[in-house]
Amino acid sequence: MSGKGLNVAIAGATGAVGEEFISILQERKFPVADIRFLASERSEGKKLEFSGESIKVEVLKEDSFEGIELALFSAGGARSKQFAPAAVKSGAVVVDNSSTFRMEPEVPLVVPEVNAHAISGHKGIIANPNCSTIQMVVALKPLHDYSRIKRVIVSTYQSVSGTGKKAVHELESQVKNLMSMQEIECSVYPHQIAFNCLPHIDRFEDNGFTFEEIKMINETRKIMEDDDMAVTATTVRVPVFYAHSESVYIETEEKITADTARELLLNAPGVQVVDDPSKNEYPLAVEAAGKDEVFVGRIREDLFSSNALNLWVVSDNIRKGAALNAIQIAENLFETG
Ligand code: 25A
Ligand code: L14
Repeated sequence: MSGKGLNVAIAGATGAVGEEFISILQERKFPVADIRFLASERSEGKKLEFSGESIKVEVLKEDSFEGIELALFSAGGARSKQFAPAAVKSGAVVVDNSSTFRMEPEVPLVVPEVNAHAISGHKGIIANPNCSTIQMVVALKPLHDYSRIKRVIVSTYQSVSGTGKKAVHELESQVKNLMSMQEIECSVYPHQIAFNCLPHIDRFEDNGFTFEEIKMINETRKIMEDDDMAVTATTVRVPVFYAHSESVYIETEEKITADTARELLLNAPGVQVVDDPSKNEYPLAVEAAGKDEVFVGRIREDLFSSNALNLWVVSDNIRKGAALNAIQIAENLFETG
């Protein structure tokens, strides 16, 4: 790291995640010497604020990374594939938000609370996991360390912001139009998302799972470093703007009582327990939005299997699920945290 900070580039700076990169770098006082904002021609010349300075957005190109030490990517998978190698060639370390490199064996897939040790093995690219996976493994790691998790069954309730700004606008305008008896347009999602639930996130695979489900399955096993963990997922889009919710069922080798689980989670990094049914207290998407923590509640023992627990896990998908986790990786990497 150079004297007063790092030279940073953000690819996809004008997107939902890109904008969050910009605010979190400032909030956490990440040591930035120089910053470059990159996006498509659509945003060229647009000005964005950083630490009181107004900075012009440039078009993302192969030669955008000269002198850059840290490149944060969230401009879609195709752009990562095309431009991340160029950034690495220029000497930058890339923290990539897309799914492009996540399962490549030589690419670390990192959630700092779970496997920060994997960061040091990087060869230029570090992958930021899928948003739904990140919040789940933050909640599961302390339980897994206490007694190995053999099986995970998860159903997700995912907000539209994960798909980007256009999806946020689509939900907004569908709600407005439906409330005033007007026609709606479905362009981002194949069906109406307002007042609806779509059991479909990302493309369908030949085996009947969606790619979002496959990512949760594969990435959980890679991050938890346990090839024997059986995971299944059903991922569902719900008409929520920010924060994903998850119903998680786990089976462990030894019994973990609900009280022990609560105790383990109370002491876990990045977790906040919200679990007081007598006061109607449980994690909620609208309360998790804009926050950093993974919120866990509804912690209860299964009624039939003796070594099984049910949990409700909620977190802001754009923060811990994307921008915050990527910046925590960078903080670990450059020891700036
Ligand atoms: O399918 P893909 O390509 O893999 O990506 C799908 C979408 O998922 C989001 C991101 O949405 C992306 O478009 N995304 C990606 N990774 C994510 C993650 N880990 C993720 N969401 C959550 N978690 P987004 O709209 O929020 O951000 C897009 C950013 O990428 C820049 N970009 C797009 N194409 C580019 C490019 N940069 C360089 N070269 C390219 N070819 C994009 O910049 C934005 O920063 P922009 O200048 O294109 O967008 C400026 C504004 O225009 C809106 N917009 C986007 N696409 C269109 C559009 N407007 C009209 N038509 C479009 N086709 C954006 O919403 C933004 O406000
Ligand atoms: O990071 O919610 O792989 O539509 C791709 C799908 C991010 C969320 C990823 C969504 C996801 C996105």
